[in-house]
Amino acid sequence: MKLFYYPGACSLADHIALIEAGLAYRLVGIDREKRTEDGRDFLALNPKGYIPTIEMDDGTILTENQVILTYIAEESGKLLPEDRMLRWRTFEALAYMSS
Ligand SMILES: N[C@@H](CCC(=O)N[C@@H](CS)C(=O)NCC(=O)O)C(=O)O
Repeated sequence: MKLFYYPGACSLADHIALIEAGLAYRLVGIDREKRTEDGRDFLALNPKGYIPTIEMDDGTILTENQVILTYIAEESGKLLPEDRMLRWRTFEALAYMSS
């Protein structure tokens, strides 16, 4: 998967999660004109123009930090507690920190 990012921005959380999860990924930077470092129009990938954005190997795009972090956790089978209530507490903390 590709993680579209700006250095030091909120996409850093997803980068850390990818490392902790042990998933394969590639970082793709975005410039201020919304061009990706691999030469694409970022707004065609995510019309909202926000990072973080991920692109899966089949081209599927996913946006919104809380969703991407949850996706990384689910895909890896790591990072989320087994206990159902503790999972909800994790989402609660994520929502608190993100808003
Ligand atoms: N609703 C989005 C907001 C993400 C967001 O605000 N990203 C900022 C960087 S931290 C961004 O891409 N801003 C647009 C820009 O700087 O051009 C989310 O939660 O993922």
